[in-house]
Amino acid sequence: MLDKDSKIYIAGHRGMVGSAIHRRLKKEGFNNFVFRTSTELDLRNQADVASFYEAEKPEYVFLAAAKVGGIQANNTYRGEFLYDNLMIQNNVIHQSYLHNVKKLMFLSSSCIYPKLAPQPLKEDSLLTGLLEPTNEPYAVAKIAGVKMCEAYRNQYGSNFISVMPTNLYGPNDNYDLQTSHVLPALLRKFHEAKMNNNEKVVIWGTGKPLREFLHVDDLADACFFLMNNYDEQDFINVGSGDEISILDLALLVKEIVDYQGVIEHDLTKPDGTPRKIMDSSKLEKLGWKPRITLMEGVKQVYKEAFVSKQTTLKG
Ligand code: GFB
Repeated sequence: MLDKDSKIYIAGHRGMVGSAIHRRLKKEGFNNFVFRTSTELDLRNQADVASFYEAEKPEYVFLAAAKVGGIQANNTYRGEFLYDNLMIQNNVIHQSYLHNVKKLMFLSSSCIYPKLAPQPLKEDSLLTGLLEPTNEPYAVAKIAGVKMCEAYRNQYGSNFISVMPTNLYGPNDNYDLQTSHVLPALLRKFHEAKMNNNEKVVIWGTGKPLREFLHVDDLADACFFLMNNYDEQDFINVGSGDEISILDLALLVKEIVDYQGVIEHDLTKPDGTPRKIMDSSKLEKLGWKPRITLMEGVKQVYKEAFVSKQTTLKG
C-alpha cells in the first residue's frame, strides 16, 4: 500500500490524466508530492531528468507525462509523437530504476493494439498485427514504454507496471479543434454553434467508428487501486464498457448542449480504427469497476468547461 507520507512524483501533473491522479490522491490524504512543469523540467532532456531525480529522490512515480492528441494531431506531428514520447518515458523510467523508485506506473493507451485485433481488446492481442496508420508513431512509443517496464522488471527486479486506458475525457482536456480528441471537439463545436445560431455542425469522418469512453476520474481511481493492489509484469486494460458510435456520440452531445441544427460529415477527415473497445475483465476480477456513466460524465464536463466558466478557447 502507498504510505500517506510517501514522496510521490506525478509526471504530467497539469495534464488531464496527471491532474486527475493528483485530485484522487489528495482526496485520500496524500500530501508529499513532487511536481515540475514542462518549463521547469524538460523531460526529454536526459541530464536534467537525472539531476531532478538526484535532488528529489521520489519513492513512487506516476508517469502520465506524454505528447498526446486526437487523430489529426497524431497523424500530423508523427515525428514529435515518436521522439517526445520515447525521450520522456526513457528518461523517467531509467532514472526511476537508477534511483530505486519503489513503484512506477506507466500510462499507455488503447491505440497500441493492432488495428484489426479481435474486439473487445484483450491484453494478449498486443503485437499480433499491424497498427492503425494514423497513430502508429505514438503507438510504437507507447509499446516501447510497456516493454521497457517489463524488461526492467525482468532484468533489475523493478516494480514497474503499465496500464492501458481506453479513450478518456474529463477536466483539463484539450479543446483546440485541430489537435483535440473527439469528445472535447464535439462539446466545443456544438456549444459554439448554439451560441452563434449556426445551422450545422461538421463532424469528421463517417461517424461509424465505435469508441469506448472513460471519465478520467474513473481512470485515476483505477490507477490508485492498481498502485495499491497490482504488482505484476503484465499490463492491464482500464475501460468503461461504454461503447458508442461517433455519430451517436455527436447526437448525445447535441442533446446535452440542446442544439437544434443539423450534423454534417467531413469525409476528407480520417475515421481511424473502426472499433476500439477494451476487455477490462482482468481488472474487474481484481475488484475494480468504473462509476461514471457516459451521459453523466459528459454533462458534468460540459457544465464545468462551458456553462460554469466562460471559457476562452484557442484553436
Ligand atoms: O478522438 P479521436 O481524435 O481519436 O477521434 P481516435 C475519434 C473518431 O472521432 C475518429 C472522429 O473517427 C474521428 O474522425 N471525429 C469526428 C472527430 N469529429 C471529430 C472532431 O471534431 N475531432 C476529432 N478529433 N475527431 C486517438 C489516437 O485515436 O485516440 C491516439 O490517435 C490516442 O493515439 C487516442 O490513442 C486515445 O480514437 O481515433
